[in-house]
Amino acid sequence: VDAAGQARFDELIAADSRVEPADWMPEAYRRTLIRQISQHAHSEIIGMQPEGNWITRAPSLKRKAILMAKVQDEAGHGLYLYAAAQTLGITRDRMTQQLIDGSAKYSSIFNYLTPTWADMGSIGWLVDGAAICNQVPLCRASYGPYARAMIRICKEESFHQRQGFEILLALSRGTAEQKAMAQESVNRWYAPALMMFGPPDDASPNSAQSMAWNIKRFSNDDLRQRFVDMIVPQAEILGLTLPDPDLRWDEETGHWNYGDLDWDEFREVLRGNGQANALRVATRRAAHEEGAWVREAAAAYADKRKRKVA
Ligand code: FAQ
Repeated sequence: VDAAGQARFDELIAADSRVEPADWMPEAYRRTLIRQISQHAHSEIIGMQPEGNWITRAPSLKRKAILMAKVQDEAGHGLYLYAAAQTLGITRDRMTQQLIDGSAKYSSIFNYLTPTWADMGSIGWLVDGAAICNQVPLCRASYGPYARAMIRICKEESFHQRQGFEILLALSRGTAEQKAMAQESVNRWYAPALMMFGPPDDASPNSAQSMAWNIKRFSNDDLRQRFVDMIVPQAEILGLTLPDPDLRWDEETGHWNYGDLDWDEFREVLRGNGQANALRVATRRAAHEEGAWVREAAAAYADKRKRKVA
């Protein structure tokens, strides 16, 4: 252990300052950041698939243009996050390898299928909505490159959430069939979106240390509650109901109480047994393999230029 480095690191954390790539940091801090940032990057990249599924079938040119822009934003988010993780000493190749060999985690939510157009609305409203609740506090995470990446990502996520809300609003105000499609979709996405915040606090092994290091600012359950409080009034504006018979306003706490979630389902999805785990990883692996010629051509070109300069 570098005693002076540790003392300096402790001071930075105590002062709520930022740790930068060249600063000394404890190995466990580095590891936990690589874990969280790489999982986050993988989530953005895998998260392109459920919506990519609808690009060719969007109901109008305008919807198609918006959806394409959103999915491209997600690719951009993945790239900033991979770049932030690389500053901690892991290579992009290694992270990609972990993703395509199925050993890396990414958000549980992207292992659900998107059978209807309304799912594009639910993903924007609920999935991006949950992502914003979780990520706004990460703009103040103690690791500088991660915190800075989060600022831009959150701005784009806000637009994503609005467009999802607007898709659902249009469907809800449309024909009876369209409204039913919106409701059926929200019924499927509500609970999985609440699970995005991670296991309950008493079953979250990483929270205490990550909060002590100022990586996480709020616990999983606190953020989940903030999200429920946000979406209840929004559902009312949409004219849709949230599929939870236990949702109740609690005068005393000033929060919406919600029912228990099916944590067995969450654990099964994390274990690889969700609707789409195998499909997501196989699609990503195929894209990587089909892109091999692009990487080889780029490397050959860079090599040729280097030789010309020399
Ligand atoms: N899915 O001890 P904790 C998006 C794992 S948003 C899968 O509580 P931690 C935008 C966790 O990794 C989605 N695994 O862990 C978008 C740990 O396993 P490990 C991505 C989960 O890290 C929208 C174990 O359970 N956002 O992509 C999940 O303190 C639309 C124990 O859990 C982020 O990644 C889960 N839901 O807290 C894109 C945000 N929850 O690693 C496209 C950054 C937990 O020890 C379309 N990450 N696990 O093997 C975080 O804030 C945190 O990592 C948490 C988990 C809160 C997710």
